[in-house]
Amino acid sequence: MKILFYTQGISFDPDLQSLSRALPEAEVRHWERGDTGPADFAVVWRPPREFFVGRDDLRAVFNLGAGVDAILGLERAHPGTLPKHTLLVRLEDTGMASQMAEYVTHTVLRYMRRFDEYAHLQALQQWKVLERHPRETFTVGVLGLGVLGAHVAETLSSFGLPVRGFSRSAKKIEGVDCYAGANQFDAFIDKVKVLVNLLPSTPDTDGVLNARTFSKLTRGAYLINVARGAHLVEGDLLEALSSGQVAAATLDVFHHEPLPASHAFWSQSRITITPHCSAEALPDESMWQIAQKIRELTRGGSIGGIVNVEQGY
Ligand code: OXD
Repeated sequence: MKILFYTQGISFDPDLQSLSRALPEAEVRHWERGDTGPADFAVVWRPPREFFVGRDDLRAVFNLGAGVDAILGLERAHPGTLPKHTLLVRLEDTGMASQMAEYVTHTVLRYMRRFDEYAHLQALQQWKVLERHPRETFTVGVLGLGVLGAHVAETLSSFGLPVRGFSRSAKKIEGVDCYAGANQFDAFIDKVKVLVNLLPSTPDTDGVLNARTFSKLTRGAYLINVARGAHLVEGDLLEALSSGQVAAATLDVFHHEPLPASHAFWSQSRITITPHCSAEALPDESMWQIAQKIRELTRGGSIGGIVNVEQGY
């Protein structure tokens, strides 16, 4: 069995070795431009279009992340890039769900307990107790209830916060008020205090964090974007911050990464920036998961994490 390995912009050697260890029967090789030799499977992060040319032999392409927008973006721009019978498979959890829950919970509690404002008061050497945000109205809305979103919503609800979740198809999560489909979006968003975005990036969801959405939140709301930069209309956020409709935002993802040095977000004291690090797939777990799925497919079995290319996630 032959496996191609390609990861753009990140070091691949340890991962490649860990895949070889998890699947000793396979021959794993790093793909380089011009490599058209036979392959049964591919393990990739942001491959170029050329990677797929003449690759009808691939049974499955494993994406080294939860978001498959880069590959589906290629497919949308150049239909037929993905070979017709090749499965596209995303990573499921592999350590990301608990990291995402840590990141989002930390941020929600930081806002609820007003830690940023206390840090500001400390800088002014002011001893002052601020009014508490009432927990009952500190409603958190989680956009996107996939593996990561569902875990985040459940974790937040264990803190006794009112939690709503929104997804395209109906979901049931204990302790979470679930809304589904475009016609329930306004009910979902109404008077939300903290909006957490964990949606997949597709032509339907890009730009969803916009002026209209912000206007439906409680005044002085908070935004946490840990999905993709394409979801956010940046100018609308800057306006919502200056009008006070949005009090603060924490952003882990951006239209252009790394965020350019000249970008307006850097100088906004009410925007917290992190460098796309909210949740990283753990290499050994990822390779082990992919190895199990390759074995299952080779046995003729079925696997989870298969992307619906039409739906875009
Ligand atoms: C992912 C990511 O898609 O890290 O997994 O953004």
